[in-house]
Amino acid sequence: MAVENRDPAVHLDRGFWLVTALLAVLSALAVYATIMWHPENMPQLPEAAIPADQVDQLFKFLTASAAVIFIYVVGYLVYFAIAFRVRASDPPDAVGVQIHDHHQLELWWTIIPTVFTIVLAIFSVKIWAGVQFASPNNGLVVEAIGHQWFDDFRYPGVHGIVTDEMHLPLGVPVTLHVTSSDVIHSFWLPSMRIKADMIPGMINTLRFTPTRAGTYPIICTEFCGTLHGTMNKQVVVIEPQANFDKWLAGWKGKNKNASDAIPVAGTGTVNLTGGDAAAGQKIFAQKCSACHAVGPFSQKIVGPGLKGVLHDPAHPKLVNGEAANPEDAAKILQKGYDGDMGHMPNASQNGISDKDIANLVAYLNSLK
Ligand code: HEC
Ligand SMILES: [Cu+2]
Repeated sequence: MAVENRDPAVHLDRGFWLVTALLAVLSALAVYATIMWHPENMPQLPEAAIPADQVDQLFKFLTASAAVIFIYVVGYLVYFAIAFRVRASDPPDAVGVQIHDHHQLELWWTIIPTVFTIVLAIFSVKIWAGVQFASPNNGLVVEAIGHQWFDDFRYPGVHGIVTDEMHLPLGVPVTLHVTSSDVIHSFWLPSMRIKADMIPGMINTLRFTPTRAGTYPIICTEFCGTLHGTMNKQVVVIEPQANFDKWLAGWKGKNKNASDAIPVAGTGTVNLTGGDAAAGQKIFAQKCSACHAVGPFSQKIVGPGLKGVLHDPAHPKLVNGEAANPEDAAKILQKGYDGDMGHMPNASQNGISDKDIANLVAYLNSLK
């Protein structure tokens, strides 16, 4: 059957313009609702830093635009499906109107998305450039290092690693470098609208200025292993500056003799004297119980059950073939072990210190 090339304007009848007007009203309502919506009033989402406000504006702009596009696309889809349905009078092989080389139509569907995309690009690149390149004077430089499954921080003038929550002074521009010691993590400060991937061997930089005192969550948003869901710290925004200086001085003192070298897991021998089984039990509940039951060897979660691990005549050896004694168990905790059962993380991955190891071994030794 020959394809007719009719002028499509013929089909844009009164019904079409009515629907267009109705969709315009719905769009106006959607834009109004978006303008009246304040994400910063939602719990957990205060605008606690520059550029949180700009990010929210961008997000609202995107939401409003997407709502209008959605309303028109779906609205016309439904209208056309009804208006141009097959009629009983149509021949069984009827084909709809075929439109080619309609220059006016092509012009509009090129111009509108192009202008929209350019506006969106300018809007977002401006915010992104501020986060990437702003060079604050008298700013604070902090480093965050992701591990399975916790974040550590480094501060200027403090040796070694700060294992506390992240502390920042109110109103001081921060340059934050993030990286990872093992797998890819992602550092997200929802209340500050700040986020970057933490990638081993690469440093990503974020710049922002805390504008609201308080304590806000830091969340890992890149699935990074079994305990990804527990990988969250907090950022504490302190005022006045003197209180921040006091906190920093505390860590300078505490880490006076700490090494600045990135700690390499499994070096040195752990001193097991003075291990406290009660303290070890607490650490076990936090850091080990996701993978280990306190039950017989066969009661496997990810790793074997650890009840009687050092006193089980049926298992005189540890999984790595060493004798089941406190010293060799400490080595597994320190260096980790990859065997038939899977991956036992090392001390840095488990986030445990030498003292924690001594306490944990005392606890394991007390399980008979
Ligand atoms: C991500 C899961 C995971 C976590 C967390 C974990 N382990 Fe393990 N662990 C394992 C696996 C898997 C093995 C067995 C490795 C193999 O043999 O393949 C193991 C083995 C061990 C062994 C040797 C057991 C034996 O019978 O020889 C000890 C002891 C141990 N873990 C203690 C701990 C302690 C203490 C913690 C907390 C600091 C801990 N593990 C945290 C997975 C884990
Ligand atoms: Cu993570």
